[in-house]
Amino acid sequence: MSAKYTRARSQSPVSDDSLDTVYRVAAKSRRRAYINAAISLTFLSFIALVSFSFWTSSPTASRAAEPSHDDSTNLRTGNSDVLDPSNYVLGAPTEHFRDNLRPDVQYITSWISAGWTNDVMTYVNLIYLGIITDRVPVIPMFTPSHIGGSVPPIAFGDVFDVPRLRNAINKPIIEWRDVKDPASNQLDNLGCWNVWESSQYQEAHPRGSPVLYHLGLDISYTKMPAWIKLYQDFEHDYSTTFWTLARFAYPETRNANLVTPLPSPATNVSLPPDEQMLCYDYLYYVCAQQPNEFEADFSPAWRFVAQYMHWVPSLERLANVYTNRAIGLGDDEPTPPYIGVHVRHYDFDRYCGDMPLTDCFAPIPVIARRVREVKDELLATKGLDVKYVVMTSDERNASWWQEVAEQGWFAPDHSRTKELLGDWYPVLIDAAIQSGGVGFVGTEMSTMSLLARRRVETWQNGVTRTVKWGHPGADDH
Ligand SMILES: Nc1nc2c(ncn2[C@@H]2O[C@H](COP(=O)(O)OP(=O)(O)OP(=O)(O)O)[C@@H](O)[C@H]2O)c(=O)[nH]1
Ligand SMILES: *[C@@H]1O[C@H](CO)[C@@H](O)[C@H](O)[C@H]1NC(C)=O
Ligand SMILES: *[C@@H]1O[C@H](CO)[C@@H](O)[C@H](O)[C@H]1NC(C)=O
Repeated sequence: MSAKYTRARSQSPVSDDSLDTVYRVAAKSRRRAYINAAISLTFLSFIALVSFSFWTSSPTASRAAEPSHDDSTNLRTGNSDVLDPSNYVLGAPTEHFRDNLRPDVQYITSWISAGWTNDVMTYVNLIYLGIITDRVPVIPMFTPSHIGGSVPPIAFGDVFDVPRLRNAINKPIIEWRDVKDPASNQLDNLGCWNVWESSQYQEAHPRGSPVLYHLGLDISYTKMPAWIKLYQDFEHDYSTTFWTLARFAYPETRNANLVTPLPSPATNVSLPPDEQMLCYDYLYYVCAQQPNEFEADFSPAWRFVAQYMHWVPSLERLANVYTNRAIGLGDDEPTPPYIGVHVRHYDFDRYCGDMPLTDCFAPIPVIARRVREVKDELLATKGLDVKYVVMTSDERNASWWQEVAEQGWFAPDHSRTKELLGDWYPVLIDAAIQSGGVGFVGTEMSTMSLLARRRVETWQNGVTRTVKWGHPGADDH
């Protein structure tokens, strides 16, 4: 069943030109030559990788539906054939996704529908569920929420270094753009599991996602049984667990739970959950053992997946350039050690009720106290005297930013970022800056702060603090 329809094209990765424009603003020509060479190399190797990936349409390595013991041994030794994405599709991306699936490969996919960091965590959960079910994760794109609904999506692999992730975890991971042509106007039917309707009691339907529109998918959902919830019948928590959902990847649990599917919205087709392209509507609220598990040291989603999701090199480079410029250094000078700060404001006023925001959000002196603690601990434990503090925030109040400047803190200048690089780049660059310091101070309740904290702890062996807020004195300690 198929239908014609049109959709927006994805935002392309940072182009040679746009990067060059950013770099040029303060660059000397010697520096420029170096950067151009570096960027061209990155870009060329990207092209080379893509071309190589689809070089052959008859790949030899196979991944059986039921992997044998030998398969997992191969995976552990890091056999590059096993990781090569071209071994998990038939060839170049096709108009209909099914035309590109290998009959001997089992896949898993899911969708997003929240703020960008929440969406990152949702894809992390998808990859982890792929690991424990021995299926190849097929990752869709990121779609905008807080940054404006009309902004085109950006591919997962234009933000995160997928080849590096594959190598680090020794598992194949592919993107939807590897499978279905992003320019295709074909609509595909697919049967998926409806987690959302069984995990919460406010909405009597599967979780919607803008991804379905961009991928051209018309889904028929099968509602999961009520017992998938971590806390049975408890309306105030939406958690399900990885292993509960993993059971449905296998025939015994799947076949015992095939209730009547909901017809697909566009073409009114009813399908049971697909066995080859296993799919779930929404995996944000999935944990191993407790809600908000990403906060916990044992979080398997962090330990087995998210810690290996590094930024693409071009984004790391941008974060350094923006930090250097904020501090007053040349683009290609080494970025000195700094303490990153993330202050999450703006729509977090929703947690403040009638309280004035100046009482609800932590004031600058309270943040400065945490910054001082990080500074002191870095000096005491590493002998590092860190001179620079770099603030990132979604705050729009100019006098608040003035107060930040009065502390002697620096901030990336995003006045031309959207114009030069696209609407995604203020948040992407800020997230990369937050993860690049030897210290970090974040905002409680913000997942963007949470992931930055874990990255600084794991990647930089850094020192971190989280600021509490919500009423005057909330961060007293
Ligand atoms: N450029 C920029 N954008 C930010 C910053 N902080 C928040 N935002 C925007 O606000 C969004 C917040 O949503 P998430 O990324 O999911 O993180 P969160 O703080 O948990 O927020 P909620 O999802 O709304 O609970 C980000 O993705 C950005 O779009 C910041 O420091 N810099
Ligand atoms: C959808 O299909 C069912 C079964 O074929 C049919 O009974 C129903 O009328 C259809 N609904 C719509 C809105 O087309
Ligand atoms: C802007 O920030 C300043 C300094 O933090 C604060 O005093 C003022 O109330 C804020 N204005 C608004 C409209 O939130």
